[in-house]
Amino acid sequence: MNCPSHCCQQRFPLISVLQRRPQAIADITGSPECPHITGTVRFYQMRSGVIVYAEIRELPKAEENCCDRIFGFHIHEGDSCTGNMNDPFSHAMSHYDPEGCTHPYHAGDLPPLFGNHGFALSLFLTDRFTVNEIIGKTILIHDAPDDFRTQPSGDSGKKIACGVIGRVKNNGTY
Ligand SMILES: [Cu+2]
Ligand SMILES: [Zn+2]
Repeated sequence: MNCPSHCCQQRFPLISVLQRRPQAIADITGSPECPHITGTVRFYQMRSGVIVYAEIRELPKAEENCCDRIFGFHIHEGDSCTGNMNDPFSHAMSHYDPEGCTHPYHAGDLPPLFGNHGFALSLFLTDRFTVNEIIGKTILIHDAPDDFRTQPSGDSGKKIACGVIGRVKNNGTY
């Protein structure tokens, strides 16, 4: 293991970042099977990577104790949340992977969402892409956890919600 001996942490002005307008947003909508899912994913470009801030509502809930739901979460390379009868978001294609990596090292592989009686909030930093690189791509929620091992996509099950990532313009529209 290569642990640097000098700490290089910087103070991270998280609150001021989240008060700014994000550079990109995806509005999330559910599949025909889960039409109530809604949410927003915001992307903030930082020098050290992209802060991703997701708030998702009306996710499927756990039926009993000890199984609150975990949902695979990825950026996919396709540009449309459309599809067919078998897969309502098939046009979202596969995980965004410009470097030809394996799962879970695709640029589009993200930490899974933890459900809290249907609500999920996630906030993390990733330097696997820049905001400019993901404009027009899609962000997907799956109905099963990502096992971070199975190829090519972590065995995360059906796609249950999707959003197209749009650049936020100066007037706030996207
Ligand atoms: Cu996915
Ligand atoms: Zn992947």
